[in-house]
Amino acid sequence: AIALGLALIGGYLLGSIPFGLLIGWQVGKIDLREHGSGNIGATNVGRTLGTRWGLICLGLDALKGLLPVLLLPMLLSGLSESAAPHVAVFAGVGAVLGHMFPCWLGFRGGKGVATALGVVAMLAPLSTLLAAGMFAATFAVSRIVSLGSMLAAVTFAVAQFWQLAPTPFSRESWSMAAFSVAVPLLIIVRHRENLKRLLTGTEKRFSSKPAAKQ
Ligand code: NKO
Repeated sequence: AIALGLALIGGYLLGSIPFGLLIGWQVGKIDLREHGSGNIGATNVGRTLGTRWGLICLGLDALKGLLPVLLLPMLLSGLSESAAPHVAVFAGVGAVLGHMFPCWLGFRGGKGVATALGVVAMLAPLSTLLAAGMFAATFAVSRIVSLGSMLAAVTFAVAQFWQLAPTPFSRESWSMAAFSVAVPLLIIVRHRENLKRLLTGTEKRFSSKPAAKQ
């Protein structure tokens, strides 16, 4: 239990670094929460400061999901034999929660897509590939990032349960199964404003022209 708690906290601390907000402050001298969608994620960085900075934010936000999943199992290995298969998953959940609910920003953070991408690339590469394919296809057709993100999240969950069947909640895989429901669900809930805009036909398509370059 101690290993899992430390993994969760370690992941949270890394995940809570708000790279989007920091890029906005540094590069554009703006508060990203007052521009575009108001989100601190890579999409809103790209929308506001240009695609290049959006991609840099995507890389950094993915890295803060990837690193705890990679490093914390090494650091915490040996603490508990029975917890070992779950340490990486708890580190990944921590990182996603840190991005979504950073204590430094009054627990108001981002939508968790890029951070989850870094996490699942390590934890479940095949499902990640399928989810990324769904994102790419959706974005190619619609140019709407939020729609691609939500469909990718659903695709990830389906792909996971297809692979974990017939015993998703076994002793070895219960944490991965719980992750595969909870994280996509959280991502979709964090997109509720986007969902409303999609349903009313007012969601913005992504344009490579920055909206508020200084
Ligand atoms: O500003 O509200 P907005 O329009 O910015 O932003 C909506 C957007 C928020 O997310 C981001 C990060 C964008 C990352 C895009 C690349 C995603 C590529 C692959 C997705 C695979 C995700 C797997 C999730 C597994 C649970 O949506």
